[in-house]
Amino acid sequence: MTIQTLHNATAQWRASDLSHHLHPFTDTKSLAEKGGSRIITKAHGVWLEDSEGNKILDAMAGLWCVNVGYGRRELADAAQRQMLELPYYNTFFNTATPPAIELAHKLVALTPEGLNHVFFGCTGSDANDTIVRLVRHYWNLAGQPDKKTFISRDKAYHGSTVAAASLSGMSAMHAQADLPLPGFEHIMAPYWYDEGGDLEPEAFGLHAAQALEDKILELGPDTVAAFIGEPIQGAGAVIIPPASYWPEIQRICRKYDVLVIADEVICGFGRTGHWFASEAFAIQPDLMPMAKGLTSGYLPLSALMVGDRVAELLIGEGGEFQHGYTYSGHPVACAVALENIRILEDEKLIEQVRDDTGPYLERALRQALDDHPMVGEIRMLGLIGAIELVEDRTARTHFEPIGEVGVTCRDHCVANGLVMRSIRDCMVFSPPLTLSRGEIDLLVERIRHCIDLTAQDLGVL
Ligand code: PXG
Repeated sequence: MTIQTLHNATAQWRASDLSHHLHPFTDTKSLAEKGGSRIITKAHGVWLEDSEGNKILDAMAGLWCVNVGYGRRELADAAQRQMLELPYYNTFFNTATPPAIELAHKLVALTPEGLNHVFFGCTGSDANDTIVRLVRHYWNLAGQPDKKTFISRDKAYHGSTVAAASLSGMSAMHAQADLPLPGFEHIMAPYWYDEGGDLEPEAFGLHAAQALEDKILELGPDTVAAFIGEPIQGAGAVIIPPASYWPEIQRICRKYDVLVIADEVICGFGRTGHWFASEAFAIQPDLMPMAKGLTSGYLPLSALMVGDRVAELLIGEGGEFQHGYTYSGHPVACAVALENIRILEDEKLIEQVRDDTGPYLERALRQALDDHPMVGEIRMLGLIGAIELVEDRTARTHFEPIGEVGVTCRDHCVANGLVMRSIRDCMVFSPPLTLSRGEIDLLVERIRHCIDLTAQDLGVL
C-alpha cells in the first residue's frame, strides 16, 4: 500500500471510530479534539504496528496481559483446533467440556497449596463479582450472616462492574456512579514513596497493615467478610509493598477470621518472575482471581481459584450456587489457556524473567536513570515496574498539578515508538515476558530519551 492509501484508510477509521465507538476509560470529546485514535493493525513479538506503518515497542504487553508476546501461531492453532472440534458448549446443567476440565486440573497444580477448585468467567471484573456473591453465600452458610463487609485499599483496581468498582479504590470511578455500594470499605495503600514520610519502608509496611486492624475493629470483626488486595497494585502505579506488609495483613486476617483474597489478575502467570505473586509475598489466599496472562490476552478468560475452606462448605452445604456466565469455561478460551501455559512452561519464561531479563532490566534502568534529576524512584519485580517522576528527589515531591508531567512523558513515548502508561507521574511498564536483552537495551534507551525530553520541556535539563 502507498503512504497515501495508508493515510486515507487511517483517516476513515478514525472518523468512523469517533462517530460510533465509545471507548473504555476515555474522554471522547478530548479524543476528538486530538484527532482520534491511534489504530493498531498488527503485532509480532513485543512490537505493535499502527495503520500508518509505525513500529512501536509495547512495554505494556497490551493492558498488562500479552505475557507470551504477540503473533503466537501455537495459540491460533489451538483455538482453531478447538473451534473445529467443539466451538462452544456450556458448563451449566450437569455438562462439561474437556478443555475446561483439563484447565481446572492444571490450574490447581500450578497455584498455591489449598486452592483446589476453579470457577471460570471471562474477565477480571466478573471474577471479582463472583467473589462478592460467593463470599456472602459462604458466610451465610457458615452461620455468620453479619460478616458481609469487604475491605479493600485506596488506589486498588479490581474491575469495572458495579461490585468490582466498589472493591476498587479509585475515587474518580466512585464519584461517577455513586459508589462504593454499602458494605465496601477502603484503607490506605502500602505506598511508601508517597505516604511513607520519615518511616523506613519496613516500618511503614507495618503501619499500613495496622490500618486494616484499625478498620476491622472500627467496623466490628463480626461484620467483616474479607480483605482483598493485589499483591502488587498495578493500576495504582505498581505499588510494591514493603516485605513486612503482607505477612502482617495475613496475621490480622487470621486473627479476626477475615478471608484473604489475592487479586492476581495482573500479577499472575509469571509477571513478577514467579507463577503467582502470592508466592513472592508469602500470601496464603482463600480466594484468588486470575485473568489477563492466563490466555496472554488472546481470548477473554478468568479463573477464580477457591480455597478448601470456602469450597468445602459451598459444596457440602451450599446446594445450587445461583451464579454463572454463558461463557463460563468457554472451551476455546480454555484450550488457548492450556497452550499458553504450555508455552510459559516449555520456554521457561518465568525462570527467564526471574533469573535473567528481570534483573538485567533493573540494572540497565538504574544505570541509565539513577542519577537523573527527575527520577525519584525505580521500583520493580520481575517484569513489572514504575519510574516516579518528581520535582524534588530528596523531599519526594511531585510537580503540580500531579499527572501532567506523566502525560507529557507518555506523549513523548508515543512519538518515539514506545508504549508506556503514565499513572499520576509514574511511568509504568509491564512488557511481554519474552522481551530479550537486546529489546531491553532499546527500551531503556527510549525511556531515558523520553524522560530527558520531558525534563527539557520543564527546563530541568
Ligand atoms: N483486577 C486487577 C488487579 C486488574 O488490574 C481487573 C481486576 C479487571 O479485569 P478486567 O479483565 O475486567 O479488565 C484488573 C484490570 C490500566 C488497566 O491501564 C488495568 C486493568 C484494566 C484496564 C486498564 O491500568 N486492570
